[in-house]
Amino acid sequence: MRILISGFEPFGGSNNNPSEGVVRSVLASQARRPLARELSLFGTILPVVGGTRPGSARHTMRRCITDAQPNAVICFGEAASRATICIERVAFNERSYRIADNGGVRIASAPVIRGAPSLLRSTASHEGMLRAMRAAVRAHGVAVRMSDDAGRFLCNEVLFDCLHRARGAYTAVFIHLPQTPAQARVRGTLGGQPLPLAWSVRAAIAAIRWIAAR
Ligand code: PCA
Repeated sequence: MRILISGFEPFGGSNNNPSEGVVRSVLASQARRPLARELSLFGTILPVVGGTRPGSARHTMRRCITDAQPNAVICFGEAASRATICIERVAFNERSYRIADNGGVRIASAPVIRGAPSLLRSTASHEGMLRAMRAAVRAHGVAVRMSDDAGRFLCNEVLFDCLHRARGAYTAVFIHLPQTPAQARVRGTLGGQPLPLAWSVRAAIAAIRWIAAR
């Protein structure tokens, strides 16, 4: 099984992003000892830049998918205002940025892909993945839930693009992570509940193992 995982660079005035930390930790862990049998794991950190030009998140992701030829893509991103880890099941064909991206561009309203359906559903086996992730972090009081709203910023944009281009070649899912306590100390809780990176890493490994066993 070939799995590609992605995280994002920091954005929105923070100097780190839990999704980047998760991807780096998971790759280090896989290098020490494979997380699952016959697993080839690939990872990338995406720029928080919209559109499809070189240097954008979508352009980077498309290149990684071409290079890695994955059976599954698991994208991770930060959702600072969330109190739980969320499995995103749908992506909208809409870009409506609440803040400027790291290229300084703020899109008021535009489709991700002109002429594509207004909504695409993730094709991963969410229920089983949710159970596996919950089991991995339950003892620490960490909650994991489903979500049908990945926002209208880069996380949604990347998931939509992955789903639209998959054509059965791979499954794709997005996992949103709360910010870390260190981030919250600097910018406040933003209505969410911070989560130490270690628990996000555990949940991520459970998700990868679940998908690797399919
Ligand atoms: N979160 C943003 C984009 C990058 C990230 O980590 C989002 O939820 O769209």
